Amino acid sequence: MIINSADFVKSAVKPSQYPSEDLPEIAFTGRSNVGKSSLINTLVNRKNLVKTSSTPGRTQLINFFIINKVFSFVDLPGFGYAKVPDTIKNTWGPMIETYLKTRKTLKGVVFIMDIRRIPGIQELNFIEWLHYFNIPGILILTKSDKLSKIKQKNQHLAIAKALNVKEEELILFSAKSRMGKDDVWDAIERLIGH
Ligand SMILES: Nc1nc2c(ncn2[C@@H]2O[C@H](COP(=O)(O)OP(=O)(O)OP(=O)(O)O)[C@@H](O)[C@H]2O)c(=O)[nH]1
Ligand SMILES: [Mg+2]
Repeated sequence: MIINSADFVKSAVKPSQYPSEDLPEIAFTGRSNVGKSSLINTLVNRKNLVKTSSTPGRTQLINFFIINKVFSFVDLPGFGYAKVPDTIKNTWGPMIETYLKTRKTLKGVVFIMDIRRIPGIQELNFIEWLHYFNIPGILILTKSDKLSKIKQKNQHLAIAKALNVKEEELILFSAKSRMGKDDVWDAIERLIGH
């Protein structure tokens, strides 16, 4: 994918604040601090289109971006960070759920997991939930650069087993080395029909 433009559109917490539904859209989600913003920046070749943080759980809004003026990317807030106050934790579920259920132009969700961590019940629930609502998912194992090739392979197998998916359904990625970038784009292009 050749990126000619990548522009921030707006932040929102509720549907009345979302931009109009006229472009195919891909949303990105995963645990706080997993590397969602870094993945988006890597895909669009920008250092800082999406703010990355060393303070986990900072991005608490739904952020909309337009890429090449023809499709849109949505950075959803991360879930499951222990230090986030309960008031924010309790708004995460409904805010994301409302977005995923109501957004007519949503073509798929890129679900980002840390390759070093075996996913648990929250991840399983989220994937099951995407199936239930018929939303295609692209499953990513990020921060692959933090493991040796052998450990990457072991984690790849173990995570596929934990999620009950085929190994080929998991894309190994790194924002640092850009490993897997083309595979992620291929998967996104299939969903947006480009
Ligand atoms: N080594 C390595 N570090 C990464 C990678 N991706 C992200 N990071 C680092 O992980 C931290 C969090 O990255 P973000 O992209 O801000 O994560 P996020 O999921 O958007 O975080 P929140 O929006 O706060 O939930 C930053 O310090 C990044 O530099 C990666 O592939 N490899
Ligand atoms: Mg972020």
